Amino acid sequence: ETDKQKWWDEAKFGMFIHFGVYSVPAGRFVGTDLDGVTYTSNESSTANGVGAEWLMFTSRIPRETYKLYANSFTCSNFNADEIAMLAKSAGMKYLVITIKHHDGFVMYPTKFTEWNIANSAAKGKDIINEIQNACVRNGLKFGVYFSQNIDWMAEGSYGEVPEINGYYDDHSKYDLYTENLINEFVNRYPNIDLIWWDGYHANSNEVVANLFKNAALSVRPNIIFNDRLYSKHEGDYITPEMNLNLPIQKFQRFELCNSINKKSWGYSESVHQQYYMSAKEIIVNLLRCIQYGGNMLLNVGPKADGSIPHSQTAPLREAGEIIHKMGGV
Ligand code: FUL
Repeated sequence: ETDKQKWWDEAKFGMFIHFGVYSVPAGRFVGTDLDGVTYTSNESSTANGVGAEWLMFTSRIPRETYKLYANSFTCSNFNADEIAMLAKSAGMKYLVITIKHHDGFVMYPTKFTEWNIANSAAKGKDIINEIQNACVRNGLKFGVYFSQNIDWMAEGSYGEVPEINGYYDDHSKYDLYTENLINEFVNRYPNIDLIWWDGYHANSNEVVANLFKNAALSVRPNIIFNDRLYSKHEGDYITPEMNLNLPIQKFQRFELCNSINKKSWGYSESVHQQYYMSAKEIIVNLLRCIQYGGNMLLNVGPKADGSIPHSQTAPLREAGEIIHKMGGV
């Protein structure tokens, strides 16, 4: 056991936040897709098992069309302290927010792509900084989710959508871009304790994986990583998704990630929206994780204005009250 992971070993419960431009369409595409098919109502797409954050892919939205959503990404009601306090009052010890999901949108003002928050309706805001500081103020560890391999907007990424992404044999430009981003955000946000890689199945190149890993470690040696850097699943802990796979997980460090909206990580007003966890489900899942020695990272998906709807906060607050009465976890 490494010392740097002590906080994580003891944490048990954390908050996951999926927030980005996909929060604007909220799982519903109205418009003309890559095949020239025009949708005039909501239900074009997301019924196929993935969450609303996959809309660009599932609805085959052309890049230029998708980019327009950024004009409505306001973050105007994003309240970092409220979110951190919500996490803390539920007994959570850490928080992980999307800094770049598969749609490639960078959630802080980066100098390496135009496709970032500075060119959205949230121009001038640095919500990653706000949430980082709110975590520090509330004694929460702070992590960022980063889709290092799948990027539907960047040329030469490892996402397998040639029509959207172009097809590239040579990924070197993308690798450099990604390395630059990692180096940039670990320097810009000095309190990052954890990087939650994603898109491991889209790349199995160990050399590139080490490049990305070292870009972070050379600046912050104490950052810990999940196992989704590349196909070998090397990392500081494994990441079962939505359900535990027992008894295998008994023997490994794990963090179950699941979402209060059981069908979607990103905010959804589409087919996903009737499936919310109850307080009881949250507690039962959490106790299972604790029983088998792992953590649970429970996701909320804020709306495009940054507010978290009642359907998600209510079960979390109720679970939090129970946890509080139990004396914490
Ligand atoms: C998956 C992603 O594809 C989902 O959108 C989500 O981010 C989940 C936590 O990981 O691999």
